[in-house]
Amino acid sequence: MNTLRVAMIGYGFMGAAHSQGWRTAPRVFDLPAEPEMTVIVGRKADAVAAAAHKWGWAESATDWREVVARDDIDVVDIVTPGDSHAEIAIAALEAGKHVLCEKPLANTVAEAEAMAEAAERAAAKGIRAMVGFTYRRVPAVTFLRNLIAEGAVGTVNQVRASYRQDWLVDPDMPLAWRLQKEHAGSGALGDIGAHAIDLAQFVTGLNLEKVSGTIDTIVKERPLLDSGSGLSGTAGVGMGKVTVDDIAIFTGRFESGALASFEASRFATGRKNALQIEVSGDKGALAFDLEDLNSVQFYNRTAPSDRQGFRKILVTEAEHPYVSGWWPAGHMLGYEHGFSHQVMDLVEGIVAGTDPHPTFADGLRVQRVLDAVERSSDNDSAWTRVAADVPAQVR
Ligand code: SOE
Repeated sequence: MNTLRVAMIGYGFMGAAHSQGWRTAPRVFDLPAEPEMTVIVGRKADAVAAAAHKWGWAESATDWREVVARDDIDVVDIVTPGDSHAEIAIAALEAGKHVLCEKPLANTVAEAEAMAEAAERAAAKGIRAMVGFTYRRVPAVTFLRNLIAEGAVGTVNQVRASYRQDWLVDPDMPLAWRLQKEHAGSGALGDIGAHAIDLAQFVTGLNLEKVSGTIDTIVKERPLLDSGSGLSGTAGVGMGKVTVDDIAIFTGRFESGALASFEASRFATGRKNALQIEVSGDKGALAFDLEDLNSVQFYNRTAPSDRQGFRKILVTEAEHPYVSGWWPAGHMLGYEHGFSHQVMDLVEGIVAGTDPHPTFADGLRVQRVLDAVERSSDNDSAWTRVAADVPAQVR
């Protein structure tokens, strides 16, 4: 059994979630290679050493460049804020390391294009690159996609996707990195709107061609955390300007002509982590709600009219995607299981020599939609084209 020695760069919320995946996947699934949690990297030596101990990494370090260059590292997992994704991912790919990079791929289209080009060059040398749109790997989401692909709803006419949270309704919430454009690139739009966009394109297999939207910032100033990075420290050192959106609402038109409506909000009072999608077709409809993540709702319009209705399908059978590695029917999975599925698919892709989805090209497609929404909002919500993928050789 060969091994894949992993370096994780970053140790915030996604650091904890990805560590869960690296720890658990090899203990649940029969992987074709054994991931080893070799080193975790962060700027604060004491804090990252504590994270290494708590999450099961063999070593901790503070210099990502040094770690990416090590001969005893095969995979680099990037879970830092978006402003460092491009630099770290391109350096890792050019050093011959496989890369898993958290979403959104980057903070700008230009960065995402450079990352996608680096991934194309690396792929020619057998190096894999993947983006962490983990909700694709909730069994019910993959199952919903499979049902649509086999025609269960017929021709897709309409999609409704939303991701709503409420952690910023309190104006005293401090100015964390997610609220600063230079670190996060955008606010709700790129942080959670990216998930809704990727989900809509993943489950339908359709790409958005143009969008019309509005983004807005509700609370314009928040308490600074400290005079340093704003990433951690004690509050009470003055106020700072929020430089990203709090709410993004937009319409999209897919290449097929189907229409979509999207919401991404951190001000949806009472909604804690409400990712929802509904796909409506001429033969039926399918819906998924992260707050009920072990099921899909299916409406079959081809059934006899006296028994049509949305019915709940519990996605916990062994034949459902990913489920066979876990428990018998009816024993539910949770938010964290998708991170183990992500590790499994990445390890299998690396060993098989195939690019696991979503690729950096998929991540670039989402980045182009994010950019188009921002341009639309700057232009009185006018319909704005999502730049088509320009083949690398003609860029
Ligand atoms: C935002 O708070 C956030 O952590 C996102 O960054 C994640 O991508 C999402 O899965 C949960 O909410």
